[in-house]
Amino acid sequence: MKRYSVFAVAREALRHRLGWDRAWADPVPKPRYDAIIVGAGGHGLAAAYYLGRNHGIRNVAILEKGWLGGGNTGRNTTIIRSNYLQDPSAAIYEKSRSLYETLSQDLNFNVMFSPRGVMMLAQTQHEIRGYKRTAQANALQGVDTEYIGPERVKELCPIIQIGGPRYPVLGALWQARGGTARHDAVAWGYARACSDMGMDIIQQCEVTGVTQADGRVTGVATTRGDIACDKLGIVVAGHSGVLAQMAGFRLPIESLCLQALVSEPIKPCMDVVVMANTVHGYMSQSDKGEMVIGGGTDGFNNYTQRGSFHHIEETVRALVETFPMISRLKMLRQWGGIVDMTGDRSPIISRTPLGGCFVNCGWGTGGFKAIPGSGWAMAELMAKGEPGPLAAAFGMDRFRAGRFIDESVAAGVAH
Ligand code: FAD
Ligand code: PYC
Repeated sequence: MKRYSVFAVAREALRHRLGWDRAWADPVPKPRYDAIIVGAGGHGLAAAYYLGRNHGIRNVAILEKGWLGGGNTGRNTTIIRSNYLQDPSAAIYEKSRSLYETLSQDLNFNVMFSPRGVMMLAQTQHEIRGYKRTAQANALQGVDTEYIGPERVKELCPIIQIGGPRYPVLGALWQARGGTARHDAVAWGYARACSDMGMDIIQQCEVTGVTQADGRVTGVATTRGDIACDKLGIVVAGHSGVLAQMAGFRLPIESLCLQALVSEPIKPCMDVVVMANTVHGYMSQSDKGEMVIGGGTDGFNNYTQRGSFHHIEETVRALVETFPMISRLKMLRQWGGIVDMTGDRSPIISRTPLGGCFVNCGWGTGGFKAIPGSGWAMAELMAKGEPGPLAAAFGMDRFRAGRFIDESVAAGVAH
């Protein structure tokens, strides 16, 4: 793979850009791999990348039924933060956030990580108590957050109306090193690095069955033929229940649509990310100038990856009191993605009842921020057959044992 650099850009500019390689290859599937990962979203691609980089396992295929990054990875609103409450969550989300800081250099691909700061507004007494508690937990966990008052909120985000009639802004949980990254660049960067290590990313290849013998996985059936493997990683977000059924077990996952929308582009007016969880809305400004807006999940389970008018109405109504300026914006487009919700709003990174088959899912409304850390933990699990310290608490057995990792508040999105 040719390195991307300022010198490469200058060289190619002088020779009509004829020297660029394809960013990743388009191979035909081989009959057998050491490991197959189903799902070329951020989590599947990151798991493959760290399998190769950290564990030297490179005879790997990543199978994708559509196009890489076309699931939730390319549909999310790109918020990155690690201000969770429970220790196992803080560990994996903070690992992830810190990997984001050097991801562009690690992958030699600009993922446009922008640590512009994330605030979660406290608009009720209950939220003040909750966020002060989180700030204290984060201090013990080594995660840098602070509870700030309304004047500091206004200073950081001048377009906010502090004294709203229904829900005045009373303070916020502020994480200065949180921010955003370019979502599809994260998928593209990992894909390019995986392809460079000799891994096969096979798009338009839907897994339709999981084959097994003597309690162990032997391969998968796909729309492009059967492929054998020693190890299988299922990393398909909202379709995890469907794949688990193929493999012969059940997951405690519900699939729901989460929607978002963007406005017409406007001049820079907001250089932080704001989440307002009492009213169920959040907003940031993209580099293009669009206001990126989202709200809660649809109120019913479904697999429909599209937006709906009631969502625009509800979300804009929720946010307009705190951000009166959005009443004058035209909304440009909206979309939806199918998120995979667990009961405790924490992910599953786990062995399964089928030998050699591992699952990574349940990131729900908040997995973009977790892509590097989750990939790191999943690769360790697949390589060693045992979870490492980052994944240990996230086994699926916790639902049987009642060992929940409750993050329903930190998830920050209404369900
Ligand atoms: P995906 O990116 O969905 O990848 C799974 C892939 O599996 C898909 O490409 C799919 O096509 C493929 N697949 C499914 N079935 C099969 C099959 N049978 N065979 C082959 N391939 C298959 N998180 C944050 O941290 N911050 C945010 O601001 C944020 N905002 C969000 C806003 C919206 C509107 C949505 C929808 C989500 C948001 N999220 C956010 C959540 C985040 O997007 C997801 O948790 C994360 O992207 C999940 O990544 P993934 O790789 O697990 O899944
Ligand atoms: O997890 O921070 C998050 C988030 C924001 C919007 C959707 N998810």
